[in-house]
Amino acid sequence: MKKKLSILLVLALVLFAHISVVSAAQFKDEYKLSVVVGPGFPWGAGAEKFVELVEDRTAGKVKIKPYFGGKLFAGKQTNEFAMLQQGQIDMAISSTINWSSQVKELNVFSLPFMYQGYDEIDAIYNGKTGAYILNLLEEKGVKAFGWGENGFREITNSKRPITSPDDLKGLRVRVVGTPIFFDTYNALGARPISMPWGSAINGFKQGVVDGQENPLLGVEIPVEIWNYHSYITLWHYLFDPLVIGINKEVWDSFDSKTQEIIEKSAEEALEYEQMLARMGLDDGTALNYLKENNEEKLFSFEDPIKFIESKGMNVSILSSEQYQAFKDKTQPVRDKWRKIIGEELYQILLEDLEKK
Ligand code: X2X
Repeated sequence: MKKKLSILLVLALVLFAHISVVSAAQFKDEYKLSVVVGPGFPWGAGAEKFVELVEDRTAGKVKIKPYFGGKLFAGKQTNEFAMLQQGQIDMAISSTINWSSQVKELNVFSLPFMYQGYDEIDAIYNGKTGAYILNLLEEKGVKAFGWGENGFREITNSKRPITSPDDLKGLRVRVVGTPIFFDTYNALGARPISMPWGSAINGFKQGVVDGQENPLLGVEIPVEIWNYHSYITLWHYLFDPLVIGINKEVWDSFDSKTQEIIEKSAEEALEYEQMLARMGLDDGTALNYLKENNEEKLFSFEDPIKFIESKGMNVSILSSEQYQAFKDKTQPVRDKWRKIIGEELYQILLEDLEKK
């Protein structure tokens, strides 16, 4: 009897120890969230919103720490996805451009002169293309949620207005070190220069490059690009979406209730971020959303284009003939990259675009 009791006691102790280990191991002390930019950008504000929502809704059990300014990948933004896959980074809110060296299908958004308006972008997000991309990321070991955005990327420079490919001749343009950007700028006769975001502002300051390309609300207004460049062309030459990605092992370590909370929080944070990145650039939806939700803290624009003009920028908007000249010059780039992203995805994309 005594022996039985002590065996039971030992069993109970083992079980108890096991349960406490499991529950202690269920959450890490801190989940590392990688962010390329800082909190003063829509992208960074989206990161903060995600952190806040998850912490609130899990009563502080899931603590996410944002590492702004690319701290986790020591300046090399094209390494972020590999680190996320391997678990050196738990989570990231990132631009698909930074991951496209590893996931070639993500170049679908960087096909030059392919998309012109938010109706097309929304058709992609809500259509088969968006689902295809999110599934693919999961297959590669990163559970992903869409869609926030950095925005349409627009070129700025310190030399002259750009309204034709000739204006780009010989211009040194800073780009993220991703191959499709080299192909595009080479096709346009410019000189693309790869520079990580962490050293880009210094590069603009010192005139190491003549120009750069980034979204207006996503990056150019937050960094006050007019301090370096006086000319901007709103050519919408490619699109830059943001996703929240979570290392698959980390994701699988959460119970289903926590997963539900994280998914909902990611989607809400990305929606908020998307509205910040479109404020004053869409049909008014974004500004209304932010006003209704009392979320105009970061900045508030009725008209961001008027705003940059008031800062002394010379703004070029292309006529359809001018746009077509850029589109024609970059036809070989689209032909080449259509093959790289794969015909299956390309056809899905065309179907989505037809539905806009
Ligand atoms: O490096 C850039 O240009 C940025 C901040 O837009 C990205 O991370 C893609």
